[in-house]
Amino acid sequence: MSTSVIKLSLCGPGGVGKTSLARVFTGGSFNESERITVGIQHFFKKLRWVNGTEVTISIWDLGGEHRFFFLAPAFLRGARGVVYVFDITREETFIEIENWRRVVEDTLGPIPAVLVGNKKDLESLRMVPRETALEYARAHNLLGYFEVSAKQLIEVEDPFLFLIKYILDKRREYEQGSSH
Ligand code: G3D
Ligand code: MG
Repeated sequence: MSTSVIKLSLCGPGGVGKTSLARVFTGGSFNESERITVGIQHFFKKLRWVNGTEVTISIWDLGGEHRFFFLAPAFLRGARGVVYVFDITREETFIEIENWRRVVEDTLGPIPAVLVGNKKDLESLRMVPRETALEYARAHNLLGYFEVSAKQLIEVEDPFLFLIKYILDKRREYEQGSSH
């Protein structure tokens, strides 16, 4: 079976843990002094499903500084799915997701996406209630809301695997549909 590449774009403000999540998901370890992302960074992971399907996931990560925003169209082009990330301890990062969502939908139209609240290890500093984020995800047809911690390695894989499985299932349905 051929190996295909699925591009996912990580969207969200700076400092929420996008690079840390990409690094942990693709098999690296959490890096306490993660350097600020300059421009676009790529992470790769090969996945093998029980049914034998092999896919390479290519995760695109964009520097959060506004001076990199001009790269957004290239960053998004060709993405099969989007992971929106905010920091549960900083409400402004949650609010900023809406700007990202608009840019994504203007560029790509409706696209499979999940919402991730990172830094779950900092529960005592939480500013965004779980219910608020869940409601936002529902209201905007996101596929799900996940709370994770890149630092404590809590459920980091869940949003990625959920999104990838959804994309592969849709593709299979499409391929089966078009072969009749
Ligand atoms: P970004 O790529 O979204 O800009 P980074 O975010 O991955 O560079 O992470 C930004 C800061 O948040 C880093 O700390 C990083 O260590 C920290 N961080 C990332 N994920 C978590 C997490 O799950 N829990 C906690 N407590 N911190 C996290 P510094 O100090 O280098 O700015
Ligand atoms: Mg980064």
